[in-house]
Formats: sequence, C-alpha cells, structure tokens
Amino acid sequence: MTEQTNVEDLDLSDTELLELLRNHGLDRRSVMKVLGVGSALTLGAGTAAGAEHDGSHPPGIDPYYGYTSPEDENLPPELRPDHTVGLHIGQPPIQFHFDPMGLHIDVGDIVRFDCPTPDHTVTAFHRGHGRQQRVPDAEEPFSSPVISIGGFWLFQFDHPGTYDIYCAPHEIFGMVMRIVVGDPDSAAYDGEFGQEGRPPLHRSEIEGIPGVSEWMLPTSAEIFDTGAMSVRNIVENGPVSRSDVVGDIRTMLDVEVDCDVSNPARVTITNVSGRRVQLRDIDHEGVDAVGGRPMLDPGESYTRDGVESGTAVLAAFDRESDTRLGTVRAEIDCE
Ligand SMILES: [Cu+2]
Repeated sequence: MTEQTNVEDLDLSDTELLELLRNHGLDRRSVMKVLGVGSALTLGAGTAAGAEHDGSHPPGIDPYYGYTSPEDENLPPELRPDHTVGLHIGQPPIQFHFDPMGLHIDVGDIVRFDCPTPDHTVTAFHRGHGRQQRVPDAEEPFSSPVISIGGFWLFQFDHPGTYDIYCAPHEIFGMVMRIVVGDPDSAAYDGEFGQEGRPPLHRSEIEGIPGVSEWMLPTSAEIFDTGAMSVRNIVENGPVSRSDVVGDIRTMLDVEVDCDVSNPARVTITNVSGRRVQLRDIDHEGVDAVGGRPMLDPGESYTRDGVESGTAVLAAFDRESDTRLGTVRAEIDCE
C-alpha cells in the first residue's frame, strides 16, 4: 500500500525539494515546469518521509561512500571543496597517479577527486577493506565507487591524522597518495602500523604473482617510504607532486652501484653504497651482465667477463627487506 502525500505538505527547503525531484528522474527544467504551473505533485510517502529526516541524504558527504557525481555539476555551498586532486594516467615509472601525491589539509576540509581518466577509485587503507590500518582509527572504511571519466568524488576528512589512500585497480602500478589532516604532531606515525591486514604492495608480493619475475616499477610500499612522501615533508614542503616522488626514487637509484663497461665484454660493477646489496639482472630481454645474484659488500666490485654487446639493466636490492635500492642501465659495446 502506498499512501500518497502532497509534496506541498512537506517541510522541505528548495535544495532538498530539487534533490528529491531529481532523484525521481526529473531534470531541472521539468522541476521548474512543475513548480511553475503549481501542480500538486504526488510522491510515495516512504520516500517523501525519508527526505524529512536529518541532513545525511543527498546532497551530503557520506562517511563511507562520500559523494559522487558522473559529471561536473554546480555544488551547493556546503559541498564546495577546499582542495582538488586529479586521478591521472601518465608516463612510467609512476604511470597511474594522484596529483598531488602528498597533501596537507585542515580538519573538516573537503577534497574533490577529479577523474579525467577512467577506472579509478579513492580507497582508504583500512582494516575494513582487509588492509593495514593507515587512516585514523575513528575513520570509517571509506571508498569511492569506480568514478566515470569526467566525474568526481568528494570526501570530508573529519579526523586529525594521516590518511593513506590507494586506487583499487591501480595500486599495483603505484597509484597511492597520502593526506595529512590537521596538526602534524597528531600525524607522526611514519612506520607505526599494526600487523593486521595487508600492507601496501611489497615487491616480493608482486613478484610472487605467476608470470611476474622482476617488477620494474616502484611499488606502493616503496613510494610511501620515500622522503618526499614523509609526513614531515608533506607538511613542510607540500603539496608533493609525482615528479617530487619520482625524483626521490631516482636519487635512490643513482648513488648505489657504479657500472664500468669501458673494457667491452668485461663488466665491472662497484657497490658505492654504504650497505651490503644483492645484484640482480632485471632486464631478461637484454644481456645478462651478472649471472646469478651476487652479494656485494660496501666498496666491493664484481667483474664478469665474456659479456655480449647489448643493454643490461641491473638492480641492487637490500637482501633483508627485499627492497630495490638502485638500478643501473649499462650499454655494452664489444665492437
Ligand atoms: Cu587508478
């Protein structure tokens, strides 16, 4: 049984009325037409009654599901964003990325996530998603839906602390970001995470996927570990861009290993870092310049004879943490 209610009997604001009508499939022009001729519009009582309760129905930002729209729209003043983040597809090494990747905001700020490219989500590292808890404990396990091209998603960050966020389809490509909310003292949790739930993707986890041997891109765990993405850097020097993070990774790459191919067919690699590393050939297409996985102490050199012409791409790994410390690309010319 559906009791019919006259919409004029409801105590609704203009905004609520418009939203209610739009939810019933009427566009703005139709709404104005209806209101203009003063029609008594009837609606199902259940829906209409629902519209009378607190302010959590649209337009509002849900603590779990935020507020999403498939296209640009005029937002009411209470939903105007304080910051905008873009979800992009660019070039490697961090092809899928948030822009910025690190952001410092005030408690209660609204962030708008714009999607000029397809198939992204904005998802919290939260035990409710089976992930390591990397947002404030008071926070719900929030996530956007997959946002359509040209659409956007809003979320209000109500709790002080650090929020680590990922794009569910693209985390494997390093699509993560960090938002520091409020007083940085309350956000000083770098590296302090519980054991429960899956942490950000680790190199060994990706390389354990059948068909994947050596992963060439920075992982989400490695990105969060860069100096650029530290809470301190985000607060003091933010917003942090993708190029800031890439630059940080490149710095890590350049200083660790030195490769000398001046005597072709003999490759000498010196560990110029201050730590013990393991060398691996990560470019199976090219020349194998190391043969096996030799360990090198600080200052120690490794020499391999009989190397063919071509390109070798090697990486130095920290054996204990299994994180990649640096990469060397060597052009070997035996002519
Ligand atoms: Cu994505």
